[in-house]
Amino acid sequence: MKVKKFYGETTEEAVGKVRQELGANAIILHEKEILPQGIWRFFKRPSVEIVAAREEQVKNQRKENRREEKPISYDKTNAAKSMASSRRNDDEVSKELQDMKKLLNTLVQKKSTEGFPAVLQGVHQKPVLDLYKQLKLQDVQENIIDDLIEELKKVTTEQDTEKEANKKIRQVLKLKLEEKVIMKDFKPRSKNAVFVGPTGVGKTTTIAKLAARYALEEGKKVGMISADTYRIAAVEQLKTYSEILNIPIKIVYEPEEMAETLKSFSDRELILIDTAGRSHRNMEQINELQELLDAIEDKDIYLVLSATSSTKDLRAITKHYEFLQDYKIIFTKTDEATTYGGILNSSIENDKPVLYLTNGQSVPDDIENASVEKLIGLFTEEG
Ligand SMILES: Nc1nc2c(ncn2[C@@H]2O[C@H](COP(=O)(O)OP(=O)(O)O)[C@@H](O)[C@H]2O)c(=O)[nH]1
Ligand SMILES: [Mg+2]
Repeated sequence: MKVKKFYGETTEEAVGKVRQELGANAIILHEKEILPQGIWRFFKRPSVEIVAAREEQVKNQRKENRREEKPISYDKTNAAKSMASSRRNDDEVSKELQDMKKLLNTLVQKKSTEGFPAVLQGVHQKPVLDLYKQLKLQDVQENIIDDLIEELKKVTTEQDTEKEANKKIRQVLKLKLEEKVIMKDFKPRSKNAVFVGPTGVGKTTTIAKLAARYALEEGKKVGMISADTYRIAAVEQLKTYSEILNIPIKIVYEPEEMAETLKSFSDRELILIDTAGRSHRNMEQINELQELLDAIEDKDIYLVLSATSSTKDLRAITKHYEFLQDYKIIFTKTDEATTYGGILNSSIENDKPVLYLTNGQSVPDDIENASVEKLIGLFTEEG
């Protein structure tokens, strides 16, 4: 039996095509609405698919079937033959339908990547397209997205199921993040940890969180130094935490006092040093910071950045901190950010790892180690 599929925007249109090709005797076997798939589904109207066959063929088929239904046959071989042939016909039909389905899928895939950026040409997997869209929405830089998509084009195939494709996406993301953003098994080089960054990003709050974590959870001997003497309030803020957490604090007014203060903390296993929130636009302040840093021989530097800053602002900030030979990044306020692209952009562009993420004002709870899972979570969050 020859069966054919017809499509139209409306049932009338599809039926029109059936009549035109199969004549007035055509019989409609099946009709269904096709909802557009993928990226274009919001722009396209649903269409109609009709499976039709020619009337007399169907009649013949019916006659044959009726004959088969007869319980006893004087000609068993004939009946068997006819059953076998009908079964073979069914197989043929289903194979034909399968072929059509495949062809249709290919066409739909092709259609949905047309007019897209060059990097999406040759992407066969919908999950890869979805990832592209998601990263774009998250304001991840184009070159970072392109690298990722190119990599994914290499490892995914047209035959992958959605589940397989998603698994490969996770693997590639994990590898990239571990290579460029996340530092597994970070071990501080020194017991002196200096926190630098723009005003108001959350340096002091983050120091309090970390102090609490190391002192209370890990039982470490922690000390805090405030070198943020621009504002009385800033020193007071850290002093308050010092009292609540029962962690000693010292104030450093001039870089010259730093060495002496560090010496007085020689029994401490971890010293967290708070600096004034310098404006990255003010070179004089940046020079003062350099002086202060020079006074601390041995140190790990943490650049504190807010996830709420735009990529453009983050770039301006990191540019001004370029003079730091080496640093690790802490991203604050992930709870207030609406996009997270800046985290990847800053880290990858400056080739510096992200160590911690903070997600609220609560000391000591709202801080966590940056991890692949956490970042993927941020980037794939709904909404
Ligand atoms: N929502 C939110 N607010 C934060 C976070 N970290 C710090 N803050 C708030 O940001 C403001 C400035 O923090 P502060 O530690 O004084 O910033 P600093 O000037 O860099 O020392 C304060 O109101 C903090 O409570 C965070 O992760 N999420
Ligand atoms: Mg502060």
